[in-house]
Amino acid sequence: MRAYALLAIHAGGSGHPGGSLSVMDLTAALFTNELNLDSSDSKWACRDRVIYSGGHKAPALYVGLAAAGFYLMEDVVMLRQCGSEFQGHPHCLKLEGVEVSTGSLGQGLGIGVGQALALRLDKCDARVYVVMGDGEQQEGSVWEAAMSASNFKLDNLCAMVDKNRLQIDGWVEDVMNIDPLAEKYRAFGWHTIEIDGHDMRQIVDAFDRARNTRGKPTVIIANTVKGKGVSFMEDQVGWHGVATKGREQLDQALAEIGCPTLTSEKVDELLTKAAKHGKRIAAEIDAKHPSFGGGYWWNASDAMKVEMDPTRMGFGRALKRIGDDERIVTLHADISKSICITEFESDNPERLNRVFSTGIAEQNMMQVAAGLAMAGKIPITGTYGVFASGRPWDQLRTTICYSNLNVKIAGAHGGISVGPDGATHQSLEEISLMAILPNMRLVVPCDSVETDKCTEAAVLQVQGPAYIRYAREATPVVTTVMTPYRFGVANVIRFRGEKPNFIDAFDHALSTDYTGEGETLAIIACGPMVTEAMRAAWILKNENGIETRVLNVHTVKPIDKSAIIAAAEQVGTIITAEEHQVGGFGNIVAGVAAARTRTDRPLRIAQIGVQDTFGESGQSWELMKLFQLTAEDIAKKALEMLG
Ligand SMILES: Cc1ncc(C[n+]2csc(CCOP(=O)(O)OP(=O)(O)O)c2C)c(N)n1
Ligand SMILES: [Mg+2]
Repeated sequence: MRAYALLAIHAGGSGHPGGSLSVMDLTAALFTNELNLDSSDSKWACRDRVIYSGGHKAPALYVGLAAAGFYLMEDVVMLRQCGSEFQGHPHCLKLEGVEVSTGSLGQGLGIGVGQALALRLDKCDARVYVVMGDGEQQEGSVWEAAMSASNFKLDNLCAMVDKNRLQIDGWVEDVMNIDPLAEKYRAFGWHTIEIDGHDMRQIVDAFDRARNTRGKPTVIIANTVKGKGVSFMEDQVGWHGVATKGREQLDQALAEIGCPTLTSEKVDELLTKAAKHGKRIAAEIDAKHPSFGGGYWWNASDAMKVEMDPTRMGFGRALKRIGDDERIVTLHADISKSICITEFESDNPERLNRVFSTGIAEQNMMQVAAGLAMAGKIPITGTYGVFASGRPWDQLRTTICYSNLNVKIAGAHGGISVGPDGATHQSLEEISLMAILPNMRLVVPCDSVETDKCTEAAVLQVQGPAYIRYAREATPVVTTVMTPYRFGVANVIRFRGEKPNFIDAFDHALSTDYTGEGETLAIIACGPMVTEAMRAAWILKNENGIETRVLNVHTVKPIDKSAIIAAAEQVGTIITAEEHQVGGFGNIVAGVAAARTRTDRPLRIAQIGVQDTFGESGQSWELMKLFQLTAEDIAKKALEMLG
């Protein structure tokens, strides 16, 4: 099972080996011995329920279900491929046997409480098993669930903690200590069992004892080793969320695990199968993608040459530069290095006393930030956009925005382009969630250079809450330090004709300095969709002679109403473009445009965005095409509108 999980992660090019390996002995005991399941009827009413609350351990769950006969072990090699039922995080609507979709930590135990209550109501003696991580114990919702489970005397509920002592940012003990864990559960009214999570006899025995316990839920605290079974992964923080690199490294790992059915030929065969699937899907997506001759794709020719840089780098650069301001403090929620918030202290160890880790506890992070802001500090919080916006939304609303506290929120990994992690990690709603909040300011910069400027403005210029939305993958750099920038004022971008580099083919002006050039189309965009809008302007001019005004709305709130009204009055035909659920940005723009006073020109608005659906695992650019978010999709829409 360890070998097949690792192979799948290798084939998918990403995933979480550390936790998948540490939890594998528990997984094997569950699926081959403990759980009462029927693989021919995944919804059988009397089945035992199992929830992998840490959805990142999907590879373990997937091989577990395979071991229980739901499908072939080798099918799991399709992990994280676009269109695959083996999504980066488990999706119950895609894969039989998955009880509930997970990926946002801290939610499984509460769901298990609900399932256990339902089984009791239905007089069914099936049991509920919830697998959690040790870092995950930092989420407050775990303890709300723990309290309710003992309150309801749920002896049909068995929780497990895969206590591998590591989380993303380091040792659990250092990030946010959870010990003494057994004592905590006991104080919450639980029966606790502590075992060696790699000793099969102890695991099986613990399940027996849990089953025979009456009147209270049981938690099995399994002491494990992250990356268990592969010497170079064991106890290594760096193996939390990366795949093996190269065949040699994979072979070494597989050799150490020792799996007789996975011969070298079999490994070849399965890797080829996965690669073929990937190629077929990519070809299918390409076939549907409007190409305009194909030469307009990024770096497809000399003229389309751009530098690529992740926007998060700009966030990091700004923090490094402005970090001497003693009012600035940063807060980590176990996602710090990858979002570049650690740039604040990386070359400046003297700033470490202004860095606080709150662990995997986004709601508490916002509360702590609020307290710091009340004392005149400028707290900068950050995590993936999904966990920075939705999870602590009430804290943002009622504590931070209502009191207009000077808290900054970095929402990283915004948009579909997050890629293989899949829907749970693709933040597509936060423009709506943030823009609706009174007092909140929202910046959505187009590239890494602009992210730097927006960060500085949001931190030092804005007095009050501000949210910075940025992406994960490298995106085209289309602005420079010289490009005009003013917080709250959109930029007009005009295509001026082919130049040796993409970036030089455009002029940028503050909307307040721009009077109009009789354009036929306006594309109003934010974030990396601005760069797609620029490419669309190029395509439309080259192919159809259409002049386009691109409006880069880096400040979504307060939005530049004059620039939008000018586009509505002077141009009339508008396409909005967002890497977000369609309308989040587009409807704000449409609302402003509709308030125009000069109505001699008809107003037509179309919107590009994700069409009211969750995302999907896949490669970034593959997904941009699949969800019709590229320049070519914008250009196609423009031609439809303009007849
Ligand atoms: C609410 C939420 N916050 C943050 C994350 C990102 N994340 C994924 S795994 C992980 C670390 C989990 O650590 P632990 O529970 O100890 O799991 P393990 O060590 O077994 O991988 C984090 C922070 C998430 N998925 N959900
Ligand atoms: Mg852990």
